[in-house]
Amino acid sequence: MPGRGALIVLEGCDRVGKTTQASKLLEKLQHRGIPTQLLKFPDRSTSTGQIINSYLTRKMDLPDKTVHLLFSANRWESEPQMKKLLNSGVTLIVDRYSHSGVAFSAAKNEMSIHWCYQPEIGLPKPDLVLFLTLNETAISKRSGFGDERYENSEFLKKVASNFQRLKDDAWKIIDADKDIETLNKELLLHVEKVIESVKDTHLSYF
Ligand code: DGP
Ligand code: NA
Ligand code: NA
Repeated sequence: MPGRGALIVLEGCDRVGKTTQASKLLEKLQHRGIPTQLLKFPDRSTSTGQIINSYLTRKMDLPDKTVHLLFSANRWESEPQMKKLLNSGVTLIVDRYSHSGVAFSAAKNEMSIHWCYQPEIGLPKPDLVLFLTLNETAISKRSGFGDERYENSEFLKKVASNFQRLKDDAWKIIDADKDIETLNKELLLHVEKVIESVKDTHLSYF
């Protein structure tokens, strides 16, 4: 028995390089012969994902709570497949997950962390959250915002402070202000350790 795969999530605010790091991790783990797949939330390709995409690109307006439940439903859409893969020994590298969900939605008025967390209950809980951080100066040196929803510094400050309240033992806070390869090597060390340590354990749930 190969044991189960690890659920590894990359989180952080915009422009910290999550997507680049996730695909480099996938490449290296596969190269080492570790069965690995990459997931990204929101998954804009599914039916809920298409509505979310219209919302994020401002083609459609929806009430805040409706949008949150759609984002959550988008994660739940992948849940059967995630469980199946993890339990069959495949490690998942996930670019954003429930913590982004709660941190972004709760940055809105009249939506508490508690409220936003409820629909996440029962989803597989990450074995490792790699939370990438950048200081203000480093952020300002990266390429500017696009015009998707949420891409403004006032809102993202609230998101960042929400993330601080969601940390638990599974989190590693990583300073992302280094070159891509150096950062990836640092992440890989954490990832390999966790893959090894969860093999004979049961998946846990939010
Ligand atoms: P990207 O990761 O670039 O595809 O952007 C997705 C955007 O959606 C990003 O600004 C984070 C935000 N987001 C992710 N999950 C949720 C959620 O559950 N609720 C809300 N309101 N926003 C989310
Ligand atoms: Na974005
Ligand atoms: Na709020």
